[in-house]
Amino acid sequence: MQDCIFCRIVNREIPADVVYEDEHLLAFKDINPVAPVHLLFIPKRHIPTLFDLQDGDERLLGLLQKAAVQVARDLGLEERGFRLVTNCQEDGGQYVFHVHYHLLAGRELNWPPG
Ligand code: DGP
Repeated sequence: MQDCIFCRIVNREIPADVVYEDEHLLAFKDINPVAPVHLLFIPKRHIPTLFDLQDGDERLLGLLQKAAVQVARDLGLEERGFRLVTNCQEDGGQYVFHVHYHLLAGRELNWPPG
């Protein structure tokens, strides 16, 4: 989608610090990190919110979680762990309307979130 910032990152129209890529997924550093490790995992296909998932996207989300775990392992996070979260719509705190999962790590994270 032309006016989607994450689609533009996928298409390399704007730069990002990419940490993982495969056929279906891209992961890059968040521009505004709230933890020492703050990555975003996105499907390359434009999916605005979780409500727009289609039949068959279960595999895509499973692959996304596996990719996040692989990157976390590669970053040495296995001992201390990480958080993988997604925000949906306004009350969920979603500002970019292209499905993305935040991988947060490197400090003790509070629960519940604000
Ligand atoms: P959310 O609130 O879940 O929609 O989070 C969107 C995140 O996207 C937010 O943490 C900042 C990040 N972000 C927004 N624009 C850009 C960008 O152009 N580049 C990168 N790397 N991250 C971005």
